[in-house]
Amino acid sequence: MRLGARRRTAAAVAVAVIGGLLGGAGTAHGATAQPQEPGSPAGTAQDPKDTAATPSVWPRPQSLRARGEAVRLGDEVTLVADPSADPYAVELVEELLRESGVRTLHTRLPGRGPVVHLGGGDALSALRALRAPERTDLPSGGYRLAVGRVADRDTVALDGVGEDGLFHGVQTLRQLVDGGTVAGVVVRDWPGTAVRGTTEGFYGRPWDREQRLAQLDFMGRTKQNRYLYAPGDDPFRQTRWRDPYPAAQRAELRELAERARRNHVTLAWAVAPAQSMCLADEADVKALTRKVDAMWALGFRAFQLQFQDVSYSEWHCSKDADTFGSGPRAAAEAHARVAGEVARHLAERHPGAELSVMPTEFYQEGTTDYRRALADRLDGTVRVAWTGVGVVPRTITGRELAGARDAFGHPLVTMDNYPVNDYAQDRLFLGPYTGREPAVATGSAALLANAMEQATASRVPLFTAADYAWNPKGYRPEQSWQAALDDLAGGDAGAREALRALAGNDASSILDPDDESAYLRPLLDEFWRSRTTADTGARDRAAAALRAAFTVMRRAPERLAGTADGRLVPEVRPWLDQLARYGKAGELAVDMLQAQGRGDGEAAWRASLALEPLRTDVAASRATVGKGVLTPFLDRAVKESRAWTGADQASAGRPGQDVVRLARPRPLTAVTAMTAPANGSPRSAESAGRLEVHVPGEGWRRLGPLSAGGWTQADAAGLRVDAVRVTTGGGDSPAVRSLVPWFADEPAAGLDLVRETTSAEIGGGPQRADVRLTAQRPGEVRGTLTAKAPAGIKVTVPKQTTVPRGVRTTVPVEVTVPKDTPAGEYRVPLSFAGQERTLTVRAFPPTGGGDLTREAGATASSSGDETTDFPAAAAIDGDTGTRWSSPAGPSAWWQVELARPARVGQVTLHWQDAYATRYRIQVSADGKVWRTAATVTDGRGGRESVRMDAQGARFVRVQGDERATEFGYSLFSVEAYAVVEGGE
Ligand SMILES: [Ca+2]
Repeated sequence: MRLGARRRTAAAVAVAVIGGLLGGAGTAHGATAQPQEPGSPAGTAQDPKDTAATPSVWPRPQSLRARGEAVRLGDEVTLVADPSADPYAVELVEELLRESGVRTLHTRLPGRGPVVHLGGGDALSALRALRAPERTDLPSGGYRLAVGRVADRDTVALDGVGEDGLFHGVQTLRQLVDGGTVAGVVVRDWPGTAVRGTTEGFYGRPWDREQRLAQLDFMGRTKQNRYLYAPGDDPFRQTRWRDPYPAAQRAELRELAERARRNHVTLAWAVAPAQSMCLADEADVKALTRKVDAMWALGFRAFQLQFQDVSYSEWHCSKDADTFGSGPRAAAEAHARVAGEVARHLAERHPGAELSVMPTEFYQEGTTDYRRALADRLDGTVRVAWTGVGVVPRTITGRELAGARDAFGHPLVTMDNYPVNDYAQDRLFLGPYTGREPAVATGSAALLANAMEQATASRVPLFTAADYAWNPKGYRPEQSWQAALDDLAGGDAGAREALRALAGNDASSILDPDDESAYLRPLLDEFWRSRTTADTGARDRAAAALRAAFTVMRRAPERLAGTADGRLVPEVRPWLDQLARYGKAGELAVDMLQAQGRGDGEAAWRASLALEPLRTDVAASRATVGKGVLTPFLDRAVKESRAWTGADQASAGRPGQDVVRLARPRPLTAVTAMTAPANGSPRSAESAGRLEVHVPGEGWRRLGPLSAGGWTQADAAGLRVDAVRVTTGGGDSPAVRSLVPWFADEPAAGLDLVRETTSAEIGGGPQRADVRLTAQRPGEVRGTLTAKAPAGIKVTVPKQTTVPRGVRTTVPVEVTVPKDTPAGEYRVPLSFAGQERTLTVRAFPPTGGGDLTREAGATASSSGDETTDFPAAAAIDGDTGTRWSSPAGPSAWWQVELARPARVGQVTLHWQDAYATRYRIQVSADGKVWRTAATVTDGRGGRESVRMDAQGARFVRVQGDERATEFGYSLFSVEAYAVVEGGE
């Protein structure tokens, strides 16, 4: 039963995950409109750019200004708490003061030292004196805090609204104290979402007592006020919902409630009874309200009825079938009726208790029979839970929220399925909370983030979700994420660095699939880039920086040992171990390539041998880390290493092959042999064996001894041979990994063009058209790249080119078309070391003037728009955020009718992710007869400029031929520019 339920849920999540991906692709990533929230209190959001000048406070306050003087606390402080002040808040301040070095605490005026006012009339007067903004309509949970001098005395004043305001203010005060000094600031702050918090709702091992208590403390620190208890594997809220929790568990839940009170967190309990309940049966409803009463007695103050796993064709008693019938409307009626009974019971027995329903159709879009029936019949006080459109949606928009609110007709509890990972158990989701428009928070009655089984690790994403929920408009995911790492690292710099590596390599998710290893990628890119240049200093610096990052990964397990009182490491062990393996492997990969760079084949081979078992272990782990980044890096390193050693050559021997026979005698420059040391230890020189070549008509000739370390390269001095081999020297037969003959009758380097054609403006600046060279010798190759430019084309190449061994080197070629050159196509042969390739240069007349599509009267249209949100006109609206999008399919087109006919010389496209790999620019005088002005066969998305010379073009069309993705085409903008007449 339990397994069955889990399987069903996992399947539902899998289906919807796909739905989430599809849904996400239709929305611009990260594009979050920021509509003015209705009825928001007056006040300006803290400018994120200001944070350097003022202390960092998280969640980010709505308004925090540096003002007045900081207050030094000293030995004695007078703490004046209003009698009505929240005792937990007062206790926290006392603790904070003691930790800041205060030895004597006076509790009555005048006392001595600086004075701290907590609530009451004294705090209000002090706030006024410190010119704090008025309280006006600050909502419940809000607070004001000011620091400075009042009547010549150092003063800290804090006043809160509602039961939680003062406590929230103290959480801010805690972050303003540094080294015994309170920063001089004025804060006016309030929660942007009334109810915000965390769901423990995953399938898997429920959190234990310690994890839950620590989580509640964390929630208090991050100003979250709701904890929904809904473990997927707790039978007492599912199949055994009728039964009371066993005594030991009751004691734990009571303890939980006490800790929740201290942290101003409301405990909520979710029950999913429908799999074993007769919904129309009074006795069963009574059993349910009895259980609710029992949970109330334990300290739970909010409740959720969950119907997400319900079938519309199955009841659990015949009475339900008789009473409700069947189908979605019948299910909705049954759910509404049970919810109504529980709501009435709560209103009578526990006024103020909150009830929500998780409906069966919790993630779909729009109105359905079920949703309509539920909306009609559900008690007006009951809230309805949803997860956004899709179970794990990439984005949630204000429009989607409004749609769900309309469909359900009740206030919404947004139950966001991030960072929960029970549907992808090889992953940790440690990236920031992203892709939710501010209106989702402000428009929800409650916003709850569903945590992972890894409670402590969950704090990284949950910290950011709490920040978003508190101040949705001020939310900056990256800054919040950095602060989350600081919070979890607890001030330990080594732990912080390790945590950044762990979270940075586990940051991608459905919310942000491209976010993996973001901190590492610039280092990787620079490492690879620097290898293709002649600048060895830059190469060494890039290698050192990347290696240091790998060292942090390798050492992460030891550095995180004490994090969160030692709770983090046991939770994330498989991922941490995998991170450490990648770190060690990464160090070796860098060492290997660096050794090759300085010509030390032996050291490189040692690193290569050490890398092998690590790559095997990495592949065998069930933990996914650095997805799409770390394994590809190692693969590329090995590939490049093999290019350097020659092991990737077609003529090289495979592992285990100790003779390589050639099809015909050929001259050799050298032979490289790679062997594994016996039993992991280098063999002695005598037993290591020899490297030999077979000379036709003469027999085997010795080239030299094999090196003990396993790396041997012997000069063959142009000798013509028909075989090479490794022989034993009397000891164990050496395990041959690769045997590489290097030929003297091949070109010294391979030559490729990066792109075969290049467009250049007549009379314009130089265009880059790079070539790639690959050495085909066991050493660097020097030579001259030559270009035979035809008349009218100017080509500049470097005087001398050095191609390092094993590295594909990019050589810049600059093409310039002087002013008097006629338009047309020109061929430029390029050659290096006997190899030749032809570059085609297309010379186009210069363009200029304004963008023709932006002239008044220009109108856009298309073969079809994906939805009304992505109209054709969005590509010429001058707004970089809007775009046109076609329905899925390869042959869609977009066009603009210009205000007047023009000689179009250039069309610039700005593609969204859904771009075309092949497309044509067509033009027409009348919108009926079209001709192709340019054809693109290697589209790469992003910003693409296409040159042409199209006379009399009134219409310009982008005709798609082949898509880069499974979706349609999408363009942020299309610009068109006219040929400058007389300019060529
Ligand atoms: Ca646009």
